[in-house]
Amino acid sequence: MATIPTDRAPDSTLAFLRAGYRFVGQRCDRYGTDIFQTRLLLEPTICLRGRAAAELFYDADRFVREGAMPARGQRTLTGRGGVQGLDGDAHHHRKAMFMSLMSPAAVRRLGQLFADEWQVRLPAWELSGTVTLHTEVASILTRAVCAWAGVPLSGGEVDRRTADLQAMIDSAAAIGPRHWRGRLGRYRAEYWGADLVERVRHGKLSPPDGTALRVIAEHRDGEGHRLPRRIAAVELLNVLRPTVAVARFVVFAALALHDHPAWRQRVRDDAEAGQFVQEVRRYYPFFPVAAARVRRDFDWQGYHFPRGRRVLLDLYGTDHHPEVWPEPERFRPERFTGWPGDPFTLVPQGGGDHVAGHRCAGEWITIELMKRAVTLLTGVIRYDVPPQDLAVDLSRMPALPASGFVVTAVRRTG
Ligand code: HEM
Ligand code: MYR
Repeated sequence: MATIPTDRAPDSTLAFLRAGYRFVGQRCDRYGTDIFQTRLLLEPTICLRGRAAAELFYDADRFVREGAMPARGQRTLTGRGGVQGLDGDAHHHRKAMFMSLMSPAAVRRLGQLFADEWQVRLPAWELSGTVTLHTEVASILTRAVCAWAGVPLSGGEVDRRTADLQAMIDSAAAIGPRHWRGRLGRYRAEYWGADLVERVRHGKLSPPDGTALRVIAEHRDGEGHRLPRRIAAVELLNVLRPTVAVARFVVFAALALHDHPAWRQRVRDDAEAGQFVQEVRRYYPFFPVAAARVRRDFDWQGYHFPRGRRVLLDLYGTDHHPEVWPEPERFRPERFTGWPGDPFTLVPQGGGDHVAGHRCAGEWITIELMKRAVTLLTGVIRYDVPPQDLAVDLSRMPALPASGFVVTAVRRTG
């Protein structure tokens, strides 16, 4: 049995937080492998990247998710008791609830609500002269996803809810004040969500059939029990929060259009717009790694994986693996021309199967919203991009251009 190359530092948690998206890749390059072991959060942890690794990682016979997500991430990003930490039948049953929200018609409906809300904000953008795209798109997404999910939201509530959802995202890998802002955001948002669920269950609120709030409030587990309201709130937030996180991909799309202006024309073609969106999802840093634990001892490619060992799959590193993606550091949407699709190579939102595994439930929503945003940015409005700090710091998780992408002189086309 070969020994997994091992990082000798007693603990690499701070190195991981400092290196960010390049942590796993740098060490793989150093050892000349796609696997190494290190200590993170004082625990031995196997890190993997690449296509074969992704295929292994998404084999549910080999890995479980219970206890995989570090507690800090649960207190901020995901919450406790939600779908991300379930295994086996409990996972399948809960995941089916999420996937039932993702019919093509429902995905289009959210896309339309997003475009409509964006149009509503345009007069204010035209008047104000200067708009920070990340902030504005996040609040548009909050309005759109709440309307879509059957969640009532007063005008005065938008900023608070958006800020809380954003804080959960921004704090996922943070320590210090940023972590605490995320915890507070989650605390407030779970309270709000639990109250909404209670109101639906008591008939005081009647969201339309098939909306996320109604489906989650009325969901029954395999034994016919309703979800405890705190867990129902966690699952409602598992719809609202990541939809608001799509604002980050919208900003990256705007950055790509700015850096590669020829694509402003090219995305008018639907197929090319599709390739552009895939390349934005591949190229820009977002969700760095996914975590699991070894279900029972096994060997793989001559390496031993002991039961219970935490394993991280480098999503960013797989999306940038030179054996999978020639010239990975070039933004080149053409690479997706005629791409047959492969569940284990393009993994910004996880790999494998949406229904059977832990792959992101919201991938189709994400793609729809990004396409709508690209159409709005290129076909509906024009704007100037003034000098600003557009640098994307790969040691900052989650990443974003430093300025949040400021645009000026917004006007409608035509
Ligand atoms: C899971 C990324 C948007 C709902 C995940 C995972 C990743 C991810 C990496 C974990 C995969 C794994 O554990 O193996 C993203 C990114 C998004 C996004 C970068 C862009 C903003 C969305 C949206 C929704 C959503 C829009 C819903 C409306 C979920 C849910 C899970 C999940 C429910 C848990 C799936 C499971 O454990 O079975 N996402 N996501 N995500 N995502 Fe997303
Ligand atoms: C979501 O809200 O679920 C999707 C987008 C959130 C991405 C935040 C990524 C930050 C770093 C997470 C570290 C995870 C360690 C296992």
